[in-house]
Amino acid sequence: MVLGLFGLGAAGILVGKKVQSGVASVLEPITSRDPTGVSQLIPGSGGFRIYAELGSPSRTDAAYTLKVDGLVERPATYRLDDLRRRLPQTKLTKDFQCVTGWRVPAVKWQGVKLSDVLADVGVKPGAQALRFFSFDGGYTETLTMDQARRPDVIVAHQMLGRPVTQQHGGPVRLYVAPMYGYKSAKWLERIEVVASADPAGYWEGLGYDVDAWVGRSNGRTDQGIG
Ligand SMILES: Nc1nc2c(c(=O)[nH]1)N[C@H]1C(S)=C(S)[C@@H](COP(=O)(O)O)O[C@H]1N2
Ligand SMILES: [Mo]
Repeated sequence: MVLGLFGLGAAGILVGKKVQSGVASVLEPITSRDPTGVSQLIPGSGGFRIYAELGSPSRTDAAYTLKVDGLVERPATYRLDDLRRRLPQTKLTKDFQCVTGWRVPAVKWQGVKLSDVLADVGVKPGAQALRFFSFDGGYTETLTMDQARRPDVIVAHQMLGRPVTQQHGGPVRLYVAPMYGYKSAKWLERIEVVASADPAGYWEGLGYDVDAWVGRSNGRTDQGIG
């Protein structure tokens, strides 16, 4: 079976069986998922496989907004220009690693640290987590407040040294450098600051770890996969 053809579901099972039987049993129900459209290797995607579990929506730069609300002092709706210019810019060069094993080394990213976004809106006492929503209409992710404040977690408007393309989740996606790719929600349209991140995100509902640290989650104990 070729990893790339079947994407996260089938590959997750291969990995799970190989690494740890406990994980395999958690991942088992994923076999029943329809594997079509999960992943395709496309030219020009810089070695990435394109995932669009719940559709691949488009939004023009002019129409794009990112709403930040919930337990914040100053709820905000950012336009792309705010994210590109008004808020402080952060550049990172870091790997992107999918839990199924593929990795793209030394990807150039640019955007706004999530911690800078949180400073801009002001986090209210009692806020413990963040929930991320995609304009594909259904993909969600979560981070704890401590994870969100790491310097290597950004709201990215550039990836591979250019504006994030539509297929990669542009104009704006999340990039959570220390965690597997499923945390890096594409087509980001809303961040809700919440007291608790329960229920967790889309893949977590299918058995994947909420804390998706590369090399030490989902049954992995290694660093050198892919
Ligand atoms: N909205 C949305 N975001 C998503 C996904 C998805 O299917 N939909 N897949 C995730 C997974 S499993 C991975 S590995 C990366 C893949 O990013 P890419 O499609 O730019 O390669 O996006 C993540 N973010
Ligand atoms: Mo992934």
